[in-house]
Amino acid sequence: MSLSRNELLDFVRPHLKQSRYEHTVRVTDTALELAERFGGDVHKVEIAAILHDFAKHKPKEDLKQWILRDQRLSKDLLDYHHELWHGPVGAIMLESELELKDRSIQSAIACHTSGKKNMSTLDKIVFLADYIEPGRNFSGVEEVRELAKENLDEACLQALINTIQFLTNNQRSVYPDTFHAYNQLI
Ligand code: DGI
Ligand code: FE
Ligand code: FE
Repeated sequence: MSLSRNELLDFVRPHLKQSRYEHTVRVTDTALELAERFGGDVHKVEIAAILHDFAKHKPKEDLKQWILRDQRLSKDLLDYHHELWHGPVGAIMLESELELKDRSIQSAIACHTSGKKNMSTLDKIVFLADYIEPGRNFSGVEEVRELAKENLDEACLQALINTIQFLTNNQRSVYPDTFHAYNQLI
């Protein structure tokens, strides 16, 4: 698989609603800025960012079947909110849809919502770009944007803290990988 930015954008576009496509473009531009600042592989960052929400609009039932059938996907996902499924399943779906084989890109797509232990620079850049892209207005996002000008780990940590607080304030479950990411960075 060797596709240009525009070819990749044309590939994902039919899978996304207009607003989600626009989010994807903003995540990609944000991720490329972070890659310049923190030294990520620019081409891999671009591919992972463009593809990160590929499975966002797939029916919940389809995502569930993929989780049940692919041994690499943790069955634990099914005990948590379905919002967490599109990353891990998308990373696997893209093997057949796009011949995506690069494990480091698949990892960044898979963990973009939850984070995980031992995130690579590529994982962190996609995770953070998804959180701080200019269209986001989460409470506390401005502080994370400031941290992202200086320190990738501190910015990811603050994004994780904000998300954990948001979820617990709303009495929602927290996927263990989110705590694993937090515990490692703290
Ligand atoms: O797909 P996007 O909308 O661009 O963003 P995303 O993939 O980061 O999904 C964000 C949603 O996932 C957000 O509303 C919070 C929700 N979520 C549900 N459970 C968890 C979770 N996020 C994390 N990090 N951990 C969870 O356990
Ligand atoms: Fe997402
Ligand atoms: Fe996203």
